[in-house]
Amino acid sequence: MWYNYRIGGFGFISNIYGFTQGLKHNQLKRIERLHTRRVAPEQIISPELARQLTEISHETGRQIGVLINRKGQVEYVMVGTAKRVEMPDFGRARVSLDRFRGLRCIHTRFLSEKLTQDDLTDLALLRLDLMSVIQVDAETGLPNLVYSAHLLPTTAEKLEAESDNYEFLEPNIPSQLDTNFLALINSLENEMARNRLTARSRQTNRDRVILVGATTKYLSDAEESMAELEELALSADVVVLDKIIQRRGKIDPKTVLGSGKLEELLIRAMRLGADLIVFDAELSPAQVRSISEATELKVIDRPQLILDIFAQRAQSREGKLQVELAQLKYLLPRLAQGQNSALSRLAGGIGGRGPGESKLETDRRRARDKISNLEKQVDNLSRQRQERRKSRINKNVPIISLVGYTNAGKSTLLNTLTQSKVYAEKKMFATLDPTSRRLRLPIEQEIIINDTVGFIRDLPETLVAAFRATLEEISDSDLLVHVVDAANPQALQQIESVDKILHELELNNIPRLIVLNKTDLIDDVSLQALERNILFDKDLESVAISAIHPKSLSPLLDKIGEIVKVSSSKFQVSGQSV
Ligand SMILES: Nc1nc2c(ncn2[C@@H]2O[C@H](COP(=O)(O)OP(=O)(O)OP(=O)(O)O)[C@@H](O)[C@H]2O)c(=O)[nH]1
Ligand SMILES: [Mg+2]
Repeated sequence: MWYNYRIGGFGFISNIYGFTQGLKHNQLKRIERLHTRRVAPEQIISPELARQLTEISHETGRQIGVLINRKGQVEYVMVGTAKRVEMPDFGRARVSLDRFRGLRCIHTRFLSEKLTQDDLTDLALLRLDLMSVIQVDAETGLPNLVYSAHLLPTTAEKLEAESDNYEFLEPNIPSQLDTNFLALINSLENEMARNRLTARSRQTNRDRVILVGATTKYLSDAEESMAELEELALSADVVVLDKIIQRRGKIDPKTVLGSGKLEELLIRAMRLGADLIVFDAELSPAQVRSISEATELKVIDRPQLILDIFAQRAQSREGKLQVELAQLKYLLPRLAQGQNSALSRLAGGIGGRGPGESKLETDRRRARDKISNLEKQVDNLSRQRQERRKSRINKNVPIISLVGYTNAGKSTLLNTLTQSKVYAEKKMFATLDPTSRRLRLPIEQEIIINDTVGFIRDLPETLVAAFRATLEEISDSDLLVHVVDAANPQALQQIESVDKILHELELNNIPRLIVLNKTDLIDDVSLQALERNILFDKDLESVAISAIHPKSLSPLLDKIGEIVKVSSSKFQVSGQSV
């Protein structure tokens, strides 16, 4: 029923969009001629054009609309029904993040309805300059009041205080509309550009992201998960503009969020000038595609965010190989979809730190070749690693590995214990490459102490697989010191996640010692409660420390000494350095 009416003759051909069926030839001609009208660029609409629109509407009983460009020319003419006028499809024509579309919509409406939700949605989704509605006087067919609205650019800081996405202009009759449209739209675009610039100039070219979560369970769980996602995002060095959580009965299989929420997300993204959406979930390739098509934004999920952080941190050759391997494995099923546009958005990752556009253009077969090639290299390095390990084991020095959730304080503990300067920071996955240090215990026993990559809940499988070689290092340990951030409200869940990964890596048979770190940040009551919980859940004793205070570490050293001594039948205490 909806089709484009094409009219020829008079030396020009152009389109009328919408519901033209049943209109008389003469009416069509008059509608068609609206294309030749011009208004002054400063005017929202001229009284003449307003009158022509309302008169034809009155006569045909249909809403008539025009899209006017910044020069004041009519670019599109639409015919609707009595109730609604549809906007033309702009296809995938993208608009720069600092601009509106350069077209304002003015359409007629019967009765005394003002701007409807549909109007505002069109305004936002199509990124129009302005949406105006002219009321048709039911008696005379002359224009009545004109109602207009535009989007309001905003910043992350101001978002909380402002409740509205739109600004409404004072309604007026066409001859009395005194808004200087050109000045208005210029100032809005300048504001948008300024917002982006100020947020960007603090740190050059950081991605501006909105974090999104959807849950069918408790909101509080989703919020905690979101807090972790935010930490991950900050560790990935992006600017977090906003967080959106939707709780619904069922996750939409196609777009995760419901359509209303998706629309809200799109409007938010536009107003804030976001470049990237990060989902607190693992998305299927099809979901990534649907969401990025609906929002016209780059979309990544939690595993990809983690992969991105790893890619940023990888320093050693082995680390880099492992991350690249993990990224390719993650992308392979997505390559299978053969969706190049979605893929390049997906694969770009943060700041385009994916495996690179050119690699993505390689088809699946080449990706597989690359994967098996990388696997070989990683295996080689792993063999060399094993050789080195053997020579160390031969020296009969006990090995202790620090394991634990990311950011628990493993590297800090290693540094304090061995007066080293391993990179430790309030960022997740600060450590990627394992480090070993020697340490002499008070009981005159020398040990080797390993710092390892941190764990996280739902660690992407491809990463676990890729880092298997590095993590195998842990398997020679005589003791795993499980470092826990006792000040994190999620401490118990984090212990659980770490245990789960240790289990998956078949490292659960090695003796473990739980160390509650960062006790300087919590009170005694909370600490005791945590200790009791661990004793109850895990049947394990724990040692409380604060890795930044060397003095708090002696109970830990004593405990390690005891454990090492008990199993010392295994070692011949050599006393010589490794
Ligand atoms: N207040 C306090 N902060 C600590 C303590 N131990 C570590 N931190 C801080 O916690 C943050 C993370 O420490 P790291 O040592 O990098 O943690 P990690 O376990 O090595 O983390 P990843 O390498 O990312 O897995 C840093 O900002 C440390 O300064 C502590 O006992 N008390
Ligand atoms: Mg570390």
